[in-house]
Amino acid sequence: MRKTMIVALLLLLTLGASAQCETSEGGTAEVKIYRVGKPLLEGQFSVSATRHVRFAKGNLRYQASTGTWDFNEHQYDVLGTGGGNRTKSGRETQSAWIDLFGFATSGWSGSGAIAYQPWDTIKISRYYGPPSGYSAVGDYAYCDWGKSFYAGFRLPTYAEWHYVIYERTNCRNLRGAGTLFGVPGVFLLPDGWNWADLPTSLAAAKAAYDHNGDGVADGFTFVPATGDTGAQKYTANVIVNNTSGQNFWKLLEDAGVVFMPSNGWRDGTTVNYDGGLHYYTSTVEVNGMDIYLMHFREGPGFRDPTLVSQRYYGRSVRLVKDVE
Ligand SMILES: [Ca+2]
Repeated sequence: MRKTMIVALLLLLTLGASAQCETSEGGTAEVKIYRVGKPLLEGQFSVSATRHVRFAKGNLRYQASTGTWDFNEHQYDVLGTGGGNRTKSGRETQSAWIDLFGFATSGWSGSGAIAYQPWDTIKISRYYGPPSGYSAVGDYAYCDWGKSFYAGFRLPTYAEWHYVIYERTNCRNLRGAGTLFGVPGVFLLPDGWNWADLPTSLAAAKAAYDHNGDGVADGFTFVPATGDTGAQKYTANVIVNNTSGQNFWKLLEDAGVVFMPSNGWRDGTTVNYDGGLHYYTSTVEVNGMDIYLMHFREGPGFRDPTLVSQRYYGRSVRLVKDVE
């Protein structure tokens, strides 16, 4: 049954069609895929000594009126307090997109969770995810949005986030807070990145970057967040939205740079923005009702991704895919 479902999903991905999909555990999930351009970014990131992943091109988003899952068009796209994130009633039918999700709200009812729809906002942690504290893996793997809707995509585990931030070769020089086109967040540079050895076109765009738009090139110097607990501001690495910035960012992205935009976090139907990223990190629960997060906050900097927090909070979701 599960194999049949996966084949069906692959067909849907190919055709861009939609269907009601029955799962082997008896749950149902409305499957619609809407995708613009390539779903994956170019950069490869080590998540263990032997495994590499690539990131989805943007944060996950959902439109209830059409039952459509999608990735944001750009890495820097966030809905935050806009879109439908704060809608109090009618969330299950609204056409406004949402991009802050409670834990394991992939729309798969097979886990037996009470709150499993992407529009759920009830502030009771035990209603989210597999009951009895089971992890959202194995028999409950379809709680993972990637597993449910995007063939081959999945959430990173907390150990994988830890590897990217704290363990991969040269990791402390491959991460840094910044602001991209006015959106604060964190830049993650792919494995092996070397500012001193860039492709010719990228090196030229970097040199030509005109930070203040006065027509005179200023260049760009990346300031990594080298300290594990030290403060770094979103003003550390700024790429502005002018012609030189757009050209520079396009080539950075083409070369594999990942940007994780800060999108606040949702508590019920209130969206709080406190400078944190609050990303989901893991499909594994610990400490009862708490979940792992990938976390960066301006000032304190990176926090251990094993940080745990409430399941019911709505957070950004960024999926990855294994490099074959
Ligand atoms: Ca200038």
